[in-house]
Amino acid sequence: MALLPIITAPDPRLKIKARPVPAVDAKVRRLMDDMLETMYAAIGIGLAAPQVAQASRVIVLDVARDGEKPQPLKLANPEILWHSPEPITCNEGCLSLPEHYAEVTRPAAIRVRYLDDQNELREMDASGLLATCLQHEIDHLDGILFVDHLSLVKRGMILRKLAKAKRGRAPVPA
Ligand code: GNR
Ligand code: NI
Repeated sequence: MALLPIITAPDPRLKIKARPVPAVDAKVRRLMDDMLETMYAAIGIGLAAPQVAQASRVIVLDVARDGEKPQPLKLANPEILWHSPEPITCNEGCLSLPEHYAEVTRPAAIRVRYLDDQNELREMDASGLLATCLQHEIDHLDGILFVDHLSLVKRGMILRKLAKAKRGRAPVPA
């Protein structure tokens, strides 16, 4: 297992559409495990491959609360099959937009089809925080960040601050 560097905005690698994996093989499983380790180390509840510079449709999540049994999830090629008409609003954060949070409204429940870490095609129903986090991660695979759901003014404010924070800082080795 290995810790991977997490890309922060603004960065063009966070804006591209990731490619489906042809199959979940040993290499993809290794990526999933490295991503989970990276996510736990960063105290996140989800991570998408583009955040670690891999343009593949792979996400990992664990929305278990502190002190609960860990519930790691590993998904490749996730597709939202259905979303509920009812919305839910969550105060979202993102490891690629450090120290910024905003209320985002999304469908409250979804059904997702995906390949698991054994390359089996599965479906999952999710609601609450898990539904929010799955949608946040699947957005990353399409180059969408939570700030893209905000008004132009709020998005501009956050991205400007992040760009400013990056300037003058030593570049992170690729
Ligand atoms: O750690 C994270 N917390 C979070 C909180 C509310 C809604 C979504 C998230 S995902 C985020 C980790 C991350 O950036 N995943 O892409
Ligand atoms: Ni994120």
